[in-house]
Amino acid sequence: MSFEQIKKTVFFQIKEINNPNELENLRIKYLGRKGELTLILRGLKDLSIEKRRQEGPLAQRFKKELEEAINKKQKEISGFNSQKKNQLIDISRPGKRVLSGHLNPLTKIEKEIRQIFLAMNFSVVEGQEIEDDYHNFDALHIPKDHPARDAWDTFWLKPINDKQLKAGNKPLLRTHTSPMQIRYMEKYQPPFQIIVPGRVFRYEATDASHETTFKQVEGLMVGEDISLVNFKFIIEEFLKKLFGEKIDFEFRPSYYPFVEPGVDVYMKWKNKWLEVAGAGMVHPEVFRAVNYNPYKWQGFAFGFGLDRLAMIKYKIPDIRMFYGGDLRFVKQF
Ligand code: FA5
Repeated sequence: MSFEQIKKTVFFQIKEINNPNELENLRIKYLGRKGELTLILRGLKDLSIEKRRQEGPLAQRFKKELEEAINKKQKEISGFNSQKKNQLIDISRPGKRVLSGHLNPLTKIEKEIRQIFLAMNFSVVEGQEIEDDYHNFDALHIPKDHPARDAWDTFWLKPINDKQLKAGNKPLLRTHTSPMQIRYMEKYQPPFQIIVPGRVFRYEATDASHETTFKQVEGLMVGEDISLVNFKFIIEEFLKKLFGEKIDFEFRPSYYPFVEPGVDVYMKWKNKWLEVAGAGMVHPEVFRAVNYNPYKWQGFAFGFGLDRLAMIKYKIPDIRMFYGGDLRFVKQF
C-alpha cells in the first residue's frame, strides 16, 4: 500500500474500532517493526535527495498523527470499559468475604499469659536465644561434670572468639529460659517479680509431647519474705485465670540443681498427667553467683512449657501440629 492509500483508510479504520485487541492489531499493521508505514519510512533513504526532502517531513508528520490517533482511541476504549464496569456493579449483591489471618495458638496463649502476669504486677522481660555455657548451666549451679546436664540435651555452637574458647564458655542455643534469671539478677536488685517468655531448643527426639524447639515462660520472684506459700498462690491464680476455676493440677516433688526444694506442676492432657512446669525455691548458690546475700533474699522460680499449656487449653493431641504449617490447623484459632 502506498503512503496516500494508507492515509485514506487508516483514520476511518480507527474510528470503527472499539476494542483494545483490534486497536493493537492496527498499530502493529502500520507501525510495527514490519508495519506498512514503517516500511515506507525505511524506504525513504532509497529516494533521491529531492524527493526525500519533500516526502520525509510529510511522512514523519503522518506517523505522529497516526500515533496520536491511536493513543486517543486507546483512552476512549479504556474509558468506555471502566464506564461499562461501573454500570455492572450490583450494589444489592452480598459482598465478598474478606479473608483475615489467624494467630498461631502459641502466640495467642502467650499474649494471654503476659496479660495474666502483668495484672499480678509482674514485669515481662525477654532474653537471648543464643546463650553461653555459664548462664545456661554453670551459674545455675549445674557444673560441667554434673549428671543433671543430661536433662538438657544441647545444641552447641562454635565459639565466636578466643576469649570464649579459652574460658570454656561455649555458645549454645538456650535449652531453657532459666539463664534469664541470672542475666536479670546480674543487672537488677530485688525485690522484683518477672516473667520471661521465649523460645528454647533441645537436641532430642520428638513425640506427641516433645519438640526440639518449643516455648517456655520463666518466672522469678525475689524478695525478703518470699516462701513456697507465695509460689503456690501465684501458680494457682495463674492456672485458674488461664483455664478457669475448675482445674485439674497437682504439685509433685522434683529436682533441679538451681532450686531447693524442687517442684513439678502436672496437669491432665488426653486423660493422663503431663508435666507442664518445673519450679522451686531459688537455690542459695544461684544467689551467690549473682552476688545477692542468700540470708537476706529468698525467691521462687518456675518454667512453664507454653506449648503444653496450649495443648491442654485447646485440646491439641500432638505438639508437632504447632510447627507443621498446616493452615487448616491454624484456621481453627
Ligand atoms: C526446665 O527447663 C527448668 N528450667 C524449669 C525450671 C525453672 C525449674 C525454674 C526450676 C526453676 P524442664 O526441662 O522440666 O525444666 O522443662 C520445663 C517445662 O518445659 C516442662 O515441664 C515442659 O512443660 C516443657 N518441656 C520440656 N521439654 C520439652 C519438650 N521437649 N517439648 C515441649 N515441652 C517441653
